[in-house]
Amino acid sequence: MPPDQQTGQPPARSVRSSVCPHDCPSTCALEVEVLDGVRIGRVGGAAANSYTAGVVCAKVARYAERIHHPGRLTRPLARSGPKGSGRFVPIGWDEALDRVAGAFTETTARHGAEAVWPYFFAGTMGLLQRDGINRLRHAMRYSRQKGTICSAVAQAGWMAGVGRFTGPDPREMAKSDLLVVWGGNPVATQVNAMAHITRARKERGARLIVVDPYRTGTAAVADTHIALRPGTDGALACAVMHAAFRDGYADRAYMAQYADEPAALEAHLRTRDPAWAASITGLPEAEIEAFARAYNTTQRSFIRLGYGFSRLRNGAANLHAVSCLPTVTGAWRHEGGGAFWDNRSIYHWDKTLIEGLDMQDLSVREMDMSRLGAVLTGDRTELGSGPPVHAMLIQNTNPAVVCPDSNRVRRGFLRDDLFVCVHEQFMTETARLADIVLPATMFMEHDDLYQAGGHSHLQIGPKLIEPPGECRSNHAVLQGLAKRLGARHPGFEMTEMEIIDATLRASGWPDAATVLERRWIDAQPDFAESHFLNGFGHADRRFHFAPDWSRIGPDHARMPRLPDHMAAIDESTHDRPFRLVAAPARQFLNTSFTETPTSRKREDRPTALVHPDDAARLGLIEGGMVRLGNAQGEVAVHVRLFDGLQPGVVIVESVWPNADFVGGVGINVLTSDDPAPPNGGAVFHDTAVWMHAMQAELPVAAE
Ligand SMILES: Nc1nc2c(c(=O)[nH]1)N[C@H]1C(S)=C(S)[C@@H](COP(=O)(O)OP(=O)(O)OC[C@H]3O[C@@H](n4cnc5c(=O)[nH]c(N)nc54)[C@H](O)[C@@H]3O)O[C@H]1N2
Ligand SMILES: Nc1nc2c(c(=O)[nH]1)N[C@H]1C(S)=C(S)[C@@H](COP(=O)(O)OP(=O)(O)OC[C@H]3O[C@@H](n4cnc5c(=O)[nH]c(N)nc54)[C@H](O)[C@@H]3O)O[C@H]1N2
Ligand code: SF4
Ligand SMILES: [Mo]
Repeated sequence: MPPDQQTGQPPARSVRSSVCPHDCPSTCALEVEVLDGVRIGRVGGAAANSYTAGVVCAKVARYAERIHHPGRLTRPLARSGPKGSGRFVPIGWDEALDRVAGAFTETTARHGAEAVWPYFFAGTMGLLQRDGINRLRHAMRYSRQKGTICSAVAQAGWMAGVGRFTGPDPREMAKSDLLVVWGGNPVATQVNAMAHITRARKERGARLIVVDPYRTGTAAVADTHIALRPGTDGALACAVMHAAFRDGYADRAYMAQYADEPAALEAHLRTRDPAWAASITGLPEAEIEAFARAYNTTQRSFIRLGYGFSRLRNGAANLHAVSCLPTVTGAWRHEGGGAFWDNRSIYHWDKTLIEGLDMQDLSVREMDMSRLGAVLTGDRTELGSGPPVHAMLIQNTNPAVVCPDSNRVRRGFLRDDLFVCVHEQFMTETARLADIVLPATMFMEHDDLYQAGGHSHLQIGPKLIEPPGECRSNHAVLQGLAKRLGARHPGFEMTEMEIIDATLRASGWPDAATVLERRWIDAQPDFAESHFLNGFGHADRRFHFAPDWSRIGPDHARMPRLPDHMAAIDESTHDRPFRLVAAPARQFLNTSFTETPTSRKREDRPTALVHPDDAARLGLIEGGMVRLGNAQGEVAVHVRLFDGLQPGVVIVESVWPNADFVGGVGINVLTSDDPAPPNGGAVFHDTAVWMHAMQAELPVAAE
């Protein structure tokens, strides 16, 4: 809306377009009620956007609670007590940036540029504010970051078979006869998918089947919930394909044209029958047969792959196995058929300006972000022959809570010879461990450019209101540091909107003004391309049942040649008989929203969902407390009795701040930083633990 002609002020109460920046495949097109130049009111989904379709999740609908939160950081801070004490004093921006630049310069002089490690993730998914930190990294030859914490495993599994990150239009879910939500919980993690699924159920009588170790919100509303043991999806997928070949539903003509080794697959699957899969998955054989029949006899079957079943050591193999299903039945050919994971390849970005890719040198050391604890405590497999890390700038992530092996992460952050600057919206547990804390803007307070993983729209979220206090955007902080460090690149000289505009043009899209006017651009390729009728992404244009895993990652020798159960998980043992899944909580988004009162109230407290049979054996009662542990540490949580999972499986929804646990030790103390084969990735849902009842009054042993 244009400014008022006389005053130059934005008009009071207007509804403006924006984009949800959170790390969620829905990337909702938003309509924000702007009350004046500094405050917002209601936030809703854009009805005119064909994917958002007027829906947003509850936590973003009440975004005023987050953006106008009294706990927001508004001034730069310098540590005034011991590390981790949480004692800080306010300082000016110039002094803060001088101190950060000074620490980076001194570190470089003493230990070399690779001793500085800029560290970031997807607290905002805006391409500029998220990835701009790489421009500073490359200009200064600071250590590179392997971005594994979220999608590396799924990415490897999808790439292996399909060969590119595209797929059937997710809006086609509304035209499907069978929806299989596999290892995802869209009711909690991307609510818009449910709107399209619900349409198919209402208009076509479509069935919804959910494959998940526990009865999630999505499983609870499904026609069928298949509650397998975590890490056994490869076995289930093999049995479904076995039945397709056995019962005459394998589309041999389709495979002859579009797949690499159908005959080898058929022979290999002969021994992978439902009885075999039953013994691995813990599911009754009849349930596997019924699922196979439903899937194999439906042409318009749409598998929506989540990230959950890939957060395991065998996750890439399992995701690949599931992606083989529509190739065996030929479901890819049909409208409303096929499988979908992520659409990231359809945007063909040129990110040279945003990330300074023209300065990137691949010989500079790269370290795995999921192994932060190992890096900071001197693990040579990550450090290689380079120096220890002595200085960090952290943007858009809260690793003290979200990284695996969090006791080790904390030990690393407490090192006296490590300087840390955290740029944040709130005083997170990572910020508390910093030397300098800088206050960050939120998405309505800066400009950014967005793509969507779970649909096909690119959008711009413009600045709508002024930030509180002295908050600055990531771009502004990088500009300030670049100036002090002598980092040169055109990107440091441009405004946010200039970079957005230039990036759009360089990538073959309309300019920023046009995108703003049209609100979004739909980048979904046409039907033939989306459904791989012109071939899959590999050079031979075929789907690969027998992937060349050596092209996907260095740890490829362990990968199965053809889809299989890959026995590589943290299997339960006599000493650690339970399998822990730390799945996302509905009212939080990673650790974002753990600061808003409504989300906290609705989530209540860190809780273990325990099967009543296990509870009876261990003497656990509803509302009582249980300790969960392994060699890395232990945590204490309250118990809820829950029969929507197999005995031997336990769920702790996440990611609660560590401070919310009795004893201050959070769930990721138990999760491992073992990199998943073949190309790394964190294994948040792959943890064998012991459980013991505890007295509520006894404090858990903190480190
Ligand atoms: N146990 C367990 N652990 C997990 C997971 C799990 O399922 N279970 N999931 C994992 C996954 S998939 C992920 S992606 C990670 C994510 O973990 P994080 O990266 O920590 O996730 P977020 O909460 O999305 O964002 C982190 C921070 O970014 C800040 N932020 C947002 N926008 C901006 C900005 O514009 N500028 C700056 N400077 N800061 C900003 C927010 O205030 C927030 O504190 O967690 C992982 N950890
Ligand atoms: N409300 C909310 N929304 C979020 C997030 C959040 O924390 N809260 N996080 C955001 C982020 S960063 C991401 S990456 C996405 C992730 O969202 P999803 O794609 O939904 O992935 P996950 O949440 O990790 O796990 C989804 C489901 O996988 C199940 N699962 C675990 N192990 C297995 C297994 O071995 N097999 C099968 N079949 N299922 C398994 C879990 O029980 C869980 O219900 O959500 C985003 N949206
Ligand atoms: S569903 Fe996801 S993208 Fe949509 S408003 Fe909620 S967090 Fe944002
Ligand atoms: Mo994620």
